[in-house]
Amino acid sequence: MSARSEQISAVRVTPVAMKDPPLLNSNGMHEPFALRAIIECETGDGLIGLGETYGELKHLARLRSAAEMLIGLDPFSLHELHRRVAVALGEQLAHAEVRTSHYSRAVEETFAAFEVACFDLQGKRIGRPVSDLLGGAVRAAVPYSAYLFYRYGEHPIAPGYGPDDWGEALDPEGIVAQESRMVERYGFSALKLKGGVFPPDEEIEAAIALAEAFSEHKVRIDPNAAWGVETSIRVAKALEGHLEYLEDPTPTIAGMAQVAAVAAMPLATNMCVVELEHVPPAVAANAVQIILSDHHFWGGLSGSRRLAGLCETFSIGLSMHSNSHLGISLAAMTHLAAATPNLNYACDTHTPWLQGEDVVKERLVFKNGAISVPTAPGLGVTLDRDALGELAEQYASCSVRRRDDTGYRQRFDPSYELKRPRW
Ligand code: GKR
Ligand code: MG
Repeated sequence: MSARSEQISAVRVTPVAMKDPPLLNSNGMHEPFALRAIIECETGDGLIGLGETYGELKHLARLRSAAEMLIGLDPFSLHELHRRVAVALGEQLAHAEVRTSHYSRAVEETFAAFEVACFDLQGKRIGRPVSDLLGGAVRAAVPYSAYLFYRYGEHPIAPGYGPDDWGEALDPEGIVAQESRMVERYGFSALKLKGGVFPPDEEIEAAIALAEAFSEHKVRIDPNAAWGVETSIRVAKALEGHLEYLEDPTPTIAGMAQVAAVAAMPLATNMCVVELEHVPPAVAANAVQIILSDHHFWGGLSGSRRLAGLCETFSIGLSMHSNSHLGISLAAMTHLAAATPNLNYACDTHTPWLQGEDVVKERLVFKNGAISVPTAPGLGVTLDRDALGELAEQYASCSVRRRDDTGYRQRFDPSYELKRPRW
């Protein structure tokens, strides 16, 4: 077989929309559809590597510009992939032959989408799972956390889109009932409450109710920086002894440092440390004790491994962030987490909120709250072309083109304002 036939000969970027329930957060509420883009990189001899990433218009345009540059690329040449993506997005630096961390988020996010597809191709080519390409799995199954949301029973404005079977959760009883269901269905033993929705005292009550109802489980709360420093300190004191970690109570490294100075529990973030250059000041201020990685955001699987190395160097804990996603991302997250020795916390996932839709044929399943690391070559998932077609049609017929939790909430609650911090 010629080397040429192993090069990428076609790239497909397909935007899809999946149904998303009315989940509340500090920005507003999830719209009836969440967007993703499915990446297929095909080699001359017909191997297909899969990737999944954000589906917003701006990102789609970047993906499409970069896609044109990938024809002829060897899927093992990840530095060259990075260089081509940077050039496609007009960001070639003088020293672009050597990868540096000085590229924009747009480059890192675009690279990440294709890098996962290239890892999938590499694994398929040599007959090994992606976790092997990342140094080998150090755990056979990756634990995930139950992602609990305050939510309505159904979307207030979404014609033809009925309620799912989770029901409303707007108070501590609703949240505890949601958790019981998560535990019963999936076996999770770490629970993350998405806060910043109701006044802090109500969320303190819910977090304590969770901790008491599932005393053997680990509870986290993440209000996405909806609280000022004073409120965060008050909440941290009220939740002492109840939390595994407190995630992004307040904005900025300086604010988090003030809270960390008095909080008994570790503080985690996916908001104030979002670039490699944020790590040194966060370490100097002892602002965060745990960073949430996310390969879609942190420059792919290789970028996430660089972050893991930094966390190890500075004795910072490592967890994993998620946004609404499908099964290709879940597979990539699982391989990465399995092959990252210092990722010692259960990872976030939005998977339980999928309304039965996915683009992969055999779905990865949770057993005792964990997913067994796929052992088939590559990511270990295969594309369901019919399902891809349906979700692509759903994208074409829905009106969502970028995530706008605030605008959506304002459509039925005109007095709603985005405030950070709110309390
Ligand atoms: O899905 O509403 C959501 C979450 O709030 C998500 O957008 C966050 O990025 O889960 C994320 C987090 O940990 O901040
Ligand atoms: Mg968070």
